Amino acid sequence: MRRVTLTQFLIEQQRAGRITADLRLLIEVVARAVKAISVNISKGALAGVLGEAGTDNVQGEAQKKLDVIANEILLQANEWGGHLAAMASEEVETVHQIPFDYPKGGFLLLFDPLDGSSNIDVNISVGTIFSVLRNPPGEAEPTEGSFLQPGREQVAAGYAVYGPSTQFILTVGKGVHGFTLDREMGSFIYTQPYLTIPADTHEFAINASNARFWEAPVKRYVDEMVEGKAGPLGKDYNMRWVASMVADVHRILTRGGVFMYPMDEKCRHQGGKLRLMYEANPMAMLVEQAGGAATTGRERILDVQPLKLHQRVPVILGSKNEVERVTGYHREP
Ligand code: P6P
Repeated sequence: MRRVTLTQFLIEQQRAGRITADLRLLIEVVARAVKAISVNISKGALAGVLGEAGTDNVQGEAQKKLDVIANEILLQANEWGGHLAAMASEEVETVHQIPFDYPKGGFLLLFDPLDGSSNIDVNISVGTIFSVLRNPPGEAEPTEGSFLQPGREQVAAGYAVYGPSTQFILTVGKGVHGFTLDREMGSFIYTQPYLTIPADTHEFAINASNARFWEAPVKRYVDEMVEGKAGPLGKDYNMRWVASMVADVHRILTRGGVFMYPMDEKCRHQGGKLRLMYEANPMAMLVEQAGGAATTGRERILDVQPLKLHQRVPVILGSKNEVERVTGYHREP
């Protein structure tokens, strides 16, 4: 079978009028940066890149050396291309402007450079998540406000998952497409056309150690799944929790399931655990493009109007019928 590379795929998307040349260039630059991150991660202890960086990020979380490395790779790769008006990163408090000596373009790029990095030192899959918005017209110097657009405005979203193989998963609004890194060629090869999430599942993902903090609708839903055949759902379920959103979402895009990091008493004061702009929104676009659903428990994630760049939200996403069930429980009196 002819091997189609990410570049060829993107050129065909451009020829079909689905993306512009600038968006194609943006995605190729992100994919190239992801390859560099993958090389660093795969060296592990051999390259002295494991462990703490000795610094905290804007979230007040201790940064891993690879958090900093991945962030730097993405910022430097995207500064000079001429396709971006500005960038925003989980690791950087404010908007990252394009250096004055480089041309600017019309897109805003947001990313979580290394999601799940607490898993790095124990060699469990981690990932990079990215989201692309249009820069509002006339905003030559984008501000935080330029980024505060609902997720439904995204023009592209995707992630890399650094697992047994490195995969690049992408949507430009016409389905979800998977690519696998051929390390010998250094190319991403098109391996999964039109990833689709089954409407039903028997697998759920949640950090069950938070059970005592959950709201009643989530408690009810998880209890029903744990009851299995004997309970109202009439079937047995299995549970997975990688503590790496990219790995859990990739499993769901590949074989179905429901992922929950719901509102709970522990994270209520900050609005949730996961970040809206560069975790929940890109994953919600991918999941909806694959036929699934993504809500906060109370509203569609892609309709949330952001108020702050590093805002957090509750996340329930995956197989449509399961997400609609637990979201429905939130609406019951
Ligand atoms: P907990 C990783 O830190 C992350 O942001 C997501 O990738 C992951 O799903 C979640 O947090 C894990 O959170 O509370 O189980 O450690």
